[in-house]
Amino acid sequence: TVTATLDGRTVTAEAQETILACARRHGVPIPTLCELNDIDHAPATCRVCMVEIESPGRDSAQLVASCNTPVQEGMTIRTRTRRVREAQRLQVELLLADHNQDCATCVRHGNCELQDIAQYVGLHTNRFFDRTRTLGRGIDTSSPAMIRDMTKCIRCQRCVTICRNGQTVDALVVTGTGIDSAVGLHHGLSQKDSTCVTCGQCVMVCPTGALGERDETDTVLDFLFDSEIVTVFQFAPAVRVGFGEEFGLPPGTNVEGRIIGALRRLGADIVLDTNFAADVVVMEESAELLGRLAGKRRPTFTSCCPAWINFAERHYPDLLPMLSSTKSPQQCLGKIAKTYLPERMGIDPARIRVISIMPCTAKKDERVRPQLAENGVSEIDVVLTTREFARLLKRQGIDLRSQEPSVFDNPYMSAYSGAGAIFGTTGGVMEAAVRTMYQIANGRELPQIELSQLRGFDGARTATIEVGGTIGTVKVAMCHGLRPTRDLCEAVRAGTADFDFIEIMACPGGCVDGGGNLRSKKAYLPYALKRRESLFAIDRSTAVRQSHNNPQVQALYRDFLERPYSEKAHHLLHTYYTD
Ligand code: HC0
Ligand code: SF4
Repeated sequence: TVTATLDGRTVTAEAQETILACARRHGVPIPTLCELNDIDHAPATCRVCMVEIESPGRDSAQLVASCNTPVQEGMTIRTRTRRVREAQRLQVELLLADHNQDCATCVRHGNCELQDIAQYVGLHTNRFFDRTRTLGRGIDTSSPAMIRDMTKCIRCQRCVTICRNGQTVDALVVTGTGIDSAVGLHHGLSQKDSTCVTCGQCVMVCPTGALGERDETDTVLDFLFDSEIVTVFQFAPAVRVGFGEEFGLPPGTNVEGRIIGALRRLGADIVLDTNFAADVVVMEESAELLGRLAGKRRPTFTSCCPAWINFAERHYPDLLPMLSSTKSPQQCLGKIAKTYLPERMGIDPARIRVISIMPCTAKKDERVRPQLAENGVSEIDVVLTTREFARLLKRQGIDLRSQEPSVFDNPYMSAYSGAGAIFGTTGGVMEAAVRTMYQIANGRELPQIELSQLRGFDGARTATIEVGGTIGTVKVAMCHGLRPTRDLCEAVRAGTADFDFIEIMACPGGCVDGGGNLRSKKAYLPYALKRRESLFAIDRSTAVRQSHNNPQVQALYRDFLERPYSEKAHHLLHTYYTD
């Protein structure tokens, strides 16, 4: 360790500890913009974290970037002198010189790290702004999921780092030089044509409005205020435990009832639960898996995560035959809501529009897959990320904190089991499927419902499960985040992986930390575990904890689909993938 003086205080620092890290440990704030400790990113490009130091043996004080300068023995560090404050302010002013200044219309308005920093350094005028400087950098609107507005890029390169090191997709690259530099896709491709899988992790770390989802709140308002249209809303398993934070509620608060209440206040005609469809997916996927195991086809990959599907299609097309053909819960719900539901409720299916609320950007991409439309009718009509849903409520003057909770009342498609509820966290799909496979194999319920051996949080986990009965032993793996996923795909490709069933979630944490959730400034995914605990608590509190015991799922099969993997179920609820 070394000893130094920090704002007049004697402190100790670890060897090679940066001034920034040491200051943080001692509760001394230093503004930063490009740095993001959670993803091990400190490129020192923004130069906002300036401090003044005096080192033994040097006469004059120097200004240095604190994020990449180690503390040295005997160093004097000052973080708040006038010289420091002026240097920081000038840096931010220079960053704003070629930054699109339409803040009032920005997707990040009121929630922008650059705005926060401008306030922190006390910047009240902007002498150097020149709109023409941003024009050449362009806006990429090619992706159905996200918009890349390089007129707002501050070149922090967090997106490049998360895409390359975190997700191993490596779609992004720094383009241009000097004032023209920005971030683009490799080979000058558009987002849509690139190797990007729309996982949205780059959006989660972007400090400004340069990266964001495609905002579709207006489409939803059009639907809501069209009396000819019957609006059917669904929200994903993870949304209910991540959405409250948008309105300042503690992380992980279960706001299911308040979301239902808010949707009714918006004017939703029918409120359904994606959890119901997750139960249906368990029925289909279990039947499919058992058939594949009987035919000695292994492994089978889950197919409910659309960024994982994109990843498989674009990066491992040879593995596509191993993907389950079962559509995702989002898509199954849409399909059932446009076939079974109108039949039951006596509604003209042509009047129905299904609106999904998802913690995910890739679900927007999934919605427009050509193979998920029949005779020109999409299963899902619009997908809102959790962030957009918050925006929609705010646009309509609804505050979730004061919203009275309500309950699901649709008798056909809103009941769910605990198994459906845990889909939103890594390992949840696997656990849900095992509960049902056990019952199929043995004709009785799994004695211990919670499978703790599946509940770890490492990026890749494996387990051997004694399902017994007609199935015997099942070897499973679960990955979350695309780095461990890539490693597993390589092993499967090389023939060295020995698994029957593999669950993949492209976002670290699974959907509870999906790329459509609120962006937590200065931290990467800080709430996953709290949200996950709430999902497990929901599971414990449900009357029915296995998908096959969900009475509405039983009715769906009895009255409409006949049985899991029937011809009708296959036609409606299964799909294919293309490279
Ligand atoms: Fe998920 Fe899903 S669990 S992908 O993470 O399977 O987005 O929450 O809605 O479809 O159910 C997201 C979450 C879903 C789907 C479900 C699956
Ligand atoms: Fe990379 Fe995901 Fe962002 Fe696409 S969405 S650029 S894959 S981090």
